[in-house]
Amino acid sequence: MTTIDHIESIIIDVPTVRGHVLSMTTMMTQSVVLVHVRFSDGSEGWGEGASIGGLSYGPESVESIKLAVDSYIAPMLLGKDADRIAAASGLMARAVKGNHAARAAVETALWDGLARRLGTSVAQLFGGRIHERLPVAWTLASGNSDTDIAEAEQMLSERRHRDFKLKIGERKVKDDLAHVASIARAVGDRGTIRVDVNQAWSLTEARYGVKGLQEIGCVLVEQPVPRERLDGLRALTQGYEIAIMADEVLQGPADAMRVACERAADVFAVKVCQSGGLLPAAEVIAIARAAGIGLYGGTMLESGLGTAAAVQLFSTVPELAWGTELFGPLLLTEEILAEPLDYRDFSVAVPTGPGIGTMPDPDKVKFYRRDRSDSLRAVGAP
Ligand code: MUC
Ligand code: MG
Repeated sequence: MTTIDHIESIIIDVPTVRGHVLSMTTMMTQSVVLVHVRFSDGSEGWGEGASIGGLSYGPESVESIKLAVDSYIAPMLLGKDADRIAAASGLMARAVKGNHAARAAVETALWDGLARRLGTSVAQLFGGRIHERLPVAWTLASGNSDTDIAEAEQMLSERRHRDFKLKIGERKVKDDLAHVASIARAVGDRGTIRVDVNQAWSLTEARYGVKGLQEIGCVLVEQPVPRERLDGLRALTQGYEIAIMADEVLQGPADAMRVACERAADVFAVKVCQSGGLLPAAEVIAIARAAGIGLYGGTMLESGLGTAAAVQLFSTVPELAWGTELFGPLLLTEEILAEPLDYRDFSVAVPTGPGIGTMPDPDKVKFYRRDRSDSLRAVGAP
């Protein structure tokens, strides 16, 4: 039997290419937790847990992810059968409530390790890839309409992205509508415009906002109202033609079932970290498919590692009607992978190597790790 021998968690902080302005915070750095697992036969696996803007997006931060992994998950899993991931996942779910990103980071590392031992990809373990490449949207969130338009032009001319998600909800609704309208006008029919409100609107604001967005030609509104207001999400889904997407409300399969039963969303943003791992994310996907809800490959702005894991899973989904937003590594000033993911032609390639198909670059991890030595701090690292 191959056993789980050692679990290490590493917080890394990587600057973003520009300020990323969301309704609840402005990010200048993305922090994530890399999890490295060593197994008794000498094999290894990597996973990643991430959140956004400290504790402003959701209930987990990188500090809480690391604490949950080091103090609760690792001691429980050491010595357990490395090949029995469903069992390990069940143990985690029983002993650690919530903490989905922490559980996802460890679970992903177990899938990566198992696939490597079998000489195959993680996608193969989830049924095999259907797609060779996945479409990738980009988030315009500089906080300024002109800067966003220039950025969209650059993405279009480089053929990097043509679907744009605008982060709104920080300004007054009417100012946001003017902002979205100016970008939609500039992009025209060369791309699509979607918005993410990150729960910032009351139902009254959302009615006004969603109606305005629909008139502007925006095609989708993500999580306009707080996650607790399922009734509001449902009212918007049923009251307007524009697609309403569930994000923060989806903390795993049970929420997915609730939203599906209530017909409270047209689309699910499926996130590996938010779901609690690749297996529960696959269950969220199954519920959406059974309920006729559209699918979108969401991101927690993971670095290349977590992004590669998500790419593996989403490559096995027959139809991603709304594509993906797996652009996390492109928001960072530096790719932490030894071999960067291949982004071009408005899409990302599904890595075909063993496991999640890629590995972190040890020197980059050393450089960006929060607990790195002072000598590296002295050379100007953030
Ligand atoms: C979210 O709320 O969807 C995804 C893209 C982005 O810019 O932020 C994330 C989080
Ligand atoms: Mg969102």
